[in-house]
Amino acid sequence: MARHNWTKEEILEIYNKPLMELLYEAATIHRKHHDPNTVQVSTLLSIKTGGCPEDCGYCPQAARYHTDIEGNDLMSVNQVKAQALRAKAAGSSRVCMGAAWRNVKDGREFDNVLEMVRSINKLDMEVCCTLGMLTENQAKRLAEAGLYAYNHNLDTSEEYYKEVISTRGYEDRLKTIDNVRKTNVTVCSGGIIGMGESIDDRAGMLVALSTLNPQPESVPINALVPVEGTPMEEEEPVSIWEMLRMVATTRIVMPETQVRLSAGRTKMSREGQAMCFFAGANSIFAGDKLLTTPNPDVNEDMEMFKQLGLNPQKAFEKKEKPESVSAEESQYQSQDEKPKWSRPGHKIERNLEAQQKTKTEA
Ligand code: SAM
Ligand code: DTB
Ligand code: SF4
Repeated sequence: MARHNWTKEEILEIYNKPLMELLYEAATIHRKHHDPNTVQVSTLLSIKTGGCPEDCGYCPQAARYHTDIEGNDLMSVNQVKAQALRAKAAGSSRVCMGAAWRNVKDGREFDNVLEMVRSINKLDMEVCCTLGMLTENQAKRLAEAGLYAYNHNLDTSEEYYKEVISTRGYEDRLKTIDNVRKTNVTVCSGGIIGMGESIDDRAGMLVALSTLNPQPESVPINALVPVEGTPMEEEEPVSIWEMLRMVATTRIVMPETQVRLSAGRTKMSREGQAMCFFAGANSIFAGDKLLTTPNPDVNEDMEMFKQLGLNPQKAFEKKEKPESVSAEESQYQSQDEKPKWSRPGHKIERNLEAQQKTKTEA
C-alpha cells in the first residue's frame, strides 16, 4: 500500500542515503510491485508545436523566447493516426499527444483532439494527452472519448515554481490534476531536475506528488534539456548520480507508480539507464524526437532492451481499457497487428529489419 503522508525530512533522508543502500531499497520495493523486466514504451507526438503564451523558463515552445523550433498549427486527425500506427509498429503501447497550449479552449480544435483520442484508441493503444490546464467538463469529455492518461507536471517544488514560471501558479496545476481525478482517466505528473533547484526542492516536489491520494499512476522524471534561447540555456547538465537518486527516491515513496525516464536520455549511457531501470524506472519515451528536442534512436533503444533482457509492456496491462471503446470496435485485435516486441516468440532482429523498412518507406 502506498503511503500518503511522506514528509520532506523523510524524503531527504532517503535521497541522501549511501547510494548502494538507496539502490538496494528501491530495487527491492520495485520487485514487490512490478515485473522488473517489463518497461512501458510511450511515443510522444507534438500535435501543436510552439507559439505558447506561457513563460516556463525551460520550454523551447514559449513564444517569448527566441529558439530555433519550427511552430505548427494543430495536426490533422489523419496525420495523427498515421504517426500512431508507425509508433505501434515500432513497439509502442502508448501515444502521448502534446500541445503548446496554456489551457484547453472549447471549440473546433478541442473537438479535433477528441477525435484523435478516439481514433488512436481504436488502434488498441493507450492514449495520453498533455494540453495544459483543463476544466472539469473538458476532463470529462476527454474521458468519454477514451483517454487513458493525462500528463500535467508539477515540474518542481511549490517554492521553486515561482522562479521558473510566472504566468500560472502551483495551485492551477493542482486544480487540473484534481479535475482529471474526477474522471476515470489516470494521472501522469512529474517534473524536471537540473533547473537550478536545490535537493530540498526535489524532495518538495516528491512530497507534493506522493501526498496526492491516490498517487499519480505515472511520474515522468525529466532531466532538463537546456535549449538555446530559453532562460535555462546555460544550466549545467544533471549527472547520472542525481538522476539515479531521484528515480530511486520516487520509486520508494510511490511504490505502485510507473516511473518514466523522460527528457534527457540522449545524455545518459546505456549503463546509466540500466542502473535507473534497476532503481525502479519502468517506462520510457521512445522515438527519435521528444516534443521538439532529440531522443535516442529507436533501434538503439531496441538493442538496449535486448541487451538488458527487458520486454515492452503491452497496452492496457495496468488498467482496464476505458469502457468507451469496446474490444469489438477495435480494428487491430489480430495477433499480426500487435507490436512485434509483444508477439510470442518474436525475434528482435526481425523488428530491426521492420524498423529499417518503415524508415525507408517514410
Ligand atoms: N503545454 C502543456 C503543459 O505545459 O502542461 C503540455 C506540454 S509541456 C511541453 C509538457 C512538459 O514537458 C512540461 O511540463 C515539462 O515538464 C516538460 N518539458 C518542457 N520543456 C522541457 C525541457 N527543455 N527539458 C525537460 N523537460 C521539458
Ligand atoms: C514529460 O514529462 N516529458 C515530456 C512529456 N511529459 C510531454 C516532454 C519532454 C519535452 C522535452 C523538451 C522538448 O522536446 O520540447
Ligand atoms: Fe507552454 Fe507547456 Fe511550454 Fe509552458 S511547458 S511554455 S505551458 S508548452
